[in-house]
Amino acid sequence: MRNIVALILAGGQGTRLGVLTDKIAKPAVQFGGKYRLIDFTLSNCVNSGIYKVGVLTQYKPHLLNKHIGIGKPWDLDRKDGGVTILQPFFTEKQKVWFNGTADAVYQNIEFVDEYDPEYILVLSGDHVYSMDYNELIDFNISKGGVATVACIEVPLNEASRFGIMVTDLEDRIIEFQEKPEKPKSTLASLGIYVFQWDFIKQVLIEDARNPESSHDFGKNIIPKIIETNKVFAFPFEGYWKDVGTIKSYWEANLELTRPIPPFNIYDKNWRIYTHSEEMPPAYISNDTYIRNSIISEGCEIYGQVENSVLSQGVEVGKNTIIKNSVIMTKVKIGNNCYIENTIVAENCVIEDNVKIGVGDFSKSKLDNKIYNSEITVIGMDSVIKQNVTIGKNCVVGVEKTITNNTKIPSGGYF
Ligand code: ADQ
Ligand code: ADP
Repeated sequence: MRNIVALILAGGQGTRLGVLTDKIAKPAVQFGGKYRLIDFTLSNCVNSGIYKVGVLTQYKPHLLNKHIGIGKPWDLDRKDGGVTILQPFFTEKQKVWFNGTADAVYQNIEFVDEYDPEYILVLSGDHVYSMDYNELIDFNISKGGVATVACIEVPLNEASRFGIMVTDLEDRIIEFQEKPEKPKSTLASLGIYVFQWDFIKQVLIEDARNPESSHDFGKNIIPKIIETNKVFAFPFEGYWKDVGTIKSYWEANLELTRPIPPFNIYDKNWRIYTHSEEMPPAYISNDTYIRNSIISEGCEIYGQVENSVLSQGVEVGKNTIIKNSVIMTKVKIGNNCYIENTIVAENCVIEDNVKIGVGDFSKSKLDNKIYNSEITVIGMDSVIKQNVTIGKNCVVGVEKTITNNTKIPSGGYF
């Protein structure tokens, strides 16, 4: 077996997810009923037979640390290898945050060196996909590369959100630009890399000494190493998504409710593992109507649910209607509520007679880079009291209480 170490970058805030990442790091955000985003990458590692994994955290890591724990659900609670959570390095003088993704790896050279691997994988902790990393590594070996970057074709109008590359007939990367304003191609980096360890270690040491560098793989390292080394692009053919925005997060969740979803969480040959609380089976009462939805264990449903994803332990009261929504763990929803096109984050309480996601979107005043779709978002641990009405495209922050009878018009921020 090859000696591979996987490093999962899990330190980004994911600012474009707005209140969903106010209290927790993006890789800890729930997805698909019972998972958190990092589960997909951790599961890919163990399904690929890679059991030496470092998770690099920084922004609000508490819930993430708790979720990963000693790595048991992923079979990563091992004496030899297993999962190690790597926090930013503290010097005596100051607390130093990782200064970019390459710096995060640079600061953990000692950790990697202990395993003395031939290759390292550098992965993001917040992507939804299934990938056998052996295919990526085999590709790199067969091409004789020092590094390979996984890539997909993206629509031209989205290309400037990615690292964009130009390759030759042998798939060698001959140009690479991080998030270019005028993309030269539509071949996009997934931010998933394999590197020869001895090679990249020297590159990172040099880069750390360079005051001009922002120590980022996409901005600095990849554009530099392609100049004099053989770096290849591995065309990935499966489903891959960086659920970077509220809209894409909501859409990717709802896609899972299709009879044939684009991403299959039910694949027996590629299980997604997670750490979740032990809960009783879901209970569905007499007068319910449930269609096209994901209902997780511990739910108790007395109302209607359509085209929605309900995480564990969600309660839905009598005569309540939920449509096109994502409801996270332990949310309690009372009687006679109507919730549409909404994301409700963990542990919220919604009392009786509450309406969310209603009204006229064209009247929405929220003109914002983050909240710019019809989706309404309720942050973690908030309480919405009786008879409240919240319009479309509204935002309620974390740990807020909205008092009885309040009306928030479309586009409102609370
Ligand atoms: P972005 O996703 O914009 O682009 P970045 O913000 O650097 O790149 O985040 C990459 C990953 O690293 C994320 O999972 C993030 O959480 C994590 N991260 C960021 N800074 C970190 C730090 N200092 N310490 C630990 N973790 C950190 C990248 C590539 C593009 C590519 C896209 C694909 O740079 O070329 O197209 O990914 O999504
Ligand atoms: P987005 O995906 O919305 O662009 P990122 O997760 O990529 O957001 O975050 C952008 C950058 O800012 C990352 O390098 C991330 O680690 C860094 N960052 C996020 N939050 C903080 C913070 N509180 N302090 C310092 N750096 C942060």
